Amino acid sequence: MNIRKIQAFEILDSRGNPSIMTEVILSNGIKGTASVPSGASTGTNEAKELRDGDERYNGLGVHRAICNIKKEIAPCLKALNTSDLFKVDSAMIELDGTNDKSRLGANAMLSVSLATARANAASYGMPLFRYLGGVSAVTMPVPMMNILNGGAHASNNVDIQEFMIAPIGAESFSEAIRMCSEIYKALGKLLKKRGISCGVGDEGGFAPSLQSDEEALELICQAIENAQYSTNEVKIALDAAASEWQESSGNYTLKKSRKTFSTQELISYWEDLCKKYPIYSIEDALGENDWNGWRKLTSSLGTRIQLVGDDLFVTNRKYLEKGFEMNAANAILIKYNQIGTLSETIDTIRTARHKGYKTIISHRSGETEDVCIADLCVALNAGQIKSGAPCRSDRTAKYNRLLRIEAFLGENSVYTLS
Ligand code: 2PG
Ligand code: MG
Repeated sequence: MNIRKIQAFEILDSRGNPSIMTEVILSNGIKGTASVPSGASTGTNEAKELRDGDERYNGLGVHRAICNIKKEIAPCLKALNTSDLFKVDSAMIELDGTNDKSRLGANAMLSVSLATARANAASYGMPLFRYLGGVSAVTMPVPMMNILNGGAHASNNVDIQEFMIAPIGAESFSEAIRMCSEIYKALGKLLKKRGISCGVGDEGGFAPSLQSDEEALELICQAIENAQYSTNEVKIALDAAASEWQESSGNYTLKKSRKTFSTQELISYWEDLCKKYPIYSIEDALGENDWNGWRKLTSSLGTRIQLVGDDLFVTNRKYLEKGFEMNAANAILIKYNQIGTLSETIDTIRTARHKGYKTIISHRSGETEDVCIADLCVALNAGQIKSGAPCRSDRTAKYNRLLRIEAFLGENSVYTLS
């Protein structure tokens, strides 16, 4: 099969900013469609989205990226056999010619990469997860649901960006979803009872203003209990997004509470929180350039706590390999628009798993209704997924897709924090 035509459209993401939806039509007439997400707390080393920078949409339009798809990418890919996705992606990477995909735009390239994979899967009459992962794709992920939003994702006074719950003790993915939804509702009730706002942030979690970030942890523990669950079966995961706090001096200033920490003080803060609360995972506990800090943090907490590199690794094999060398982190967050093609994403996931690093497939704070991450997660037996709260269709679409995959797999599905 090769590509007959590629169409691309400017659509809106969940924040009302422009994004790209691409449709790849193969020579057999089969189509694949995909749209791409966009982050707010982005890592410096991420592949670059191409935005128009003109007066439309405050400069965020994607007409130039779409033009690149039509005028450059489509003609370049026309002669290629699409069944080899690595070749399709390599051809785009070569055509782009930059290290960060800034010429054609990572948004343009990723949308073509995903839509091609979808078209291939449809040609074989297979669901995407089966096409990408074969018969060994059976692991349903543990959801890390972001039920309380702070940092750059909410206009409240909470500094930690994400407070997530992970039902590691659930029997199945569908049970995990139910538990998360019940706890989310219990949290809403608790906030209401205390007269605190129940408005939500970018990822659908509540975005209350609180006395301190620690109060958020207390409220979540209380909500777990109120929903009749124990903190043995439901753990807490945090995303500090600490690159947002890092200053040129190397210190960290939490933007909202205006507290300043040295690297060592911030490590002690995490150690302390992990002693007091049922935290099993912390993402971006330190900034993206603080490699020595990450090494110290990992030697202190790495045997007990999942330490996830997001801005640190940006889904890029090069930075992940630096992590292996330096013993920095023990898990990687996977966001395909950080690297810009599906094949490079798959390569990074495989590299991480080979070295025993845990993998968490993630949405972005600006999402669309696209659900490719759900399929990717099962395809690669990644083990965990972050897709926000059980609230807002851009977030629940991924969980709903996973519920259907679980039903499709039936007795063959596996649910465990491996
Ligand atoms: C993160 C993500 C997703 P953003 O930091 O992990 O939750 O946020 O897409 O804004 O980078
Ligand atoms: Mg993050």
